[in-house]
Amino acid sequence: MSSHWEDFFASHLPPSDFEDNRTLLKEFCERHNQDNQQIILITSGGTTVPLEHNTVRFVDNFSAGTRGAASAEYFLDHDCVVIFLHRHKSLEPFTRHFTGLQFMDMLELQEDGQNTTITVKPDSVDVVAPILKRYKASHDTGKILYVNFTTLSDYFWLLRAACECLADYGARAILYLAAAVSDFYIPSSEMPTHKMQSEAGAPTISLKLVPKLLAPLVNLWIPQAFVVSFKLETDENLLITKCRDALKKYKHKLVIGNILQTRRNKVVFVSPENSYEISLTREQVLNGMEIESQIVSNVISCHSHFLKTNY
Ligand code: 9Z3
Repeated sequence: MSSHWEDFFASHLPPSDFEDNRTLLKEFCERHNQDNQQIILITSGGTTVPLEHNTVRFVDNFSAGTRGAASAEYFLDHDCVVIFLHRHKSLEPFTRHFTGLQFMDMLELQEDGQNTTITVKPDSVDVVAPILKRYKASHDTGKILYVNFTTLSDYFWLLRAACECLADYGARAILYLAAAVSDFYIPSSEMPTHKMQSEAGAPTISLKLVPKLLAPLVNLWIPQAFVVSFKLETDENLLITKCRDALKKYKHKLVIGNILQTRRNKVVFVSPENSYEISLTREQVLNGMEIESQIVSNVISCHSHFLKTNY
């Protein structure tokens, strides 16, 4: 049985920095709430499900947050304001292009007596400059707010708070729910306080179904917003049916379906009116095009159409 969303909030405490984040969200939303400004809440990365209160072990999932981080950049390119609600240490817009040693290899170090100079190597300037430009354009104008979560329950608390802060935007708010949210969890009351001990033998872990937040989100928290959810499957035969089922059940505006193995170059848009596929050709992939640029353009035009036909 799935627990009810209200029971979930009643039995899980907010994250320790919740009030600080709520204040940041509130201030950010108030600051940008001017005529016709669109605002996008992007959720990104995977949620963890702790196995112990003093958490040593947890259940996690595969998502690195590529879709959310890439999409944030494209929404910013379209001059949108972005709240990036993401898993702590998952990929972030702009910095995602420079991970690990690759970044170090782009730099040159010169030491001359007391002076140390660090420069970008000439052959890396063409790579760094355009990304740095886009980064500066959005950060200098304060167009993006970063908020992070780790556990499923952090995610629940922050998502609800963000929706409450966005409610005044009405139909100008887009929710782009790309985070890979766990379907299963261990209720707080059933979790051991301390690290499970191997001397006690192999534990039997019983997971419960996570309440679906889309229901209160669409019906109560932010009923006028343009809500886009993502549906991940591994069986191609199930994908469209599951997308349609979600639309019927939650009555939101759009479901974007994707298959684990092909998610980087193919997605399907499913709305109450129609469904169509977006895909990249081999050539586009080789040229470095990202499917998120097309997903974002399509979401923006679906949203404009929604505004025109509903208001
Ligand atoms: C997705 O389907 C995303 O596209 C991916 C992106 C997680 C596959 P990556 O981070 O992957 O780029 O590696 N996200 C949503 C999956 C999900 O949990 N949906 C839930 C549901 O369908 C909540 S809306 O019930």
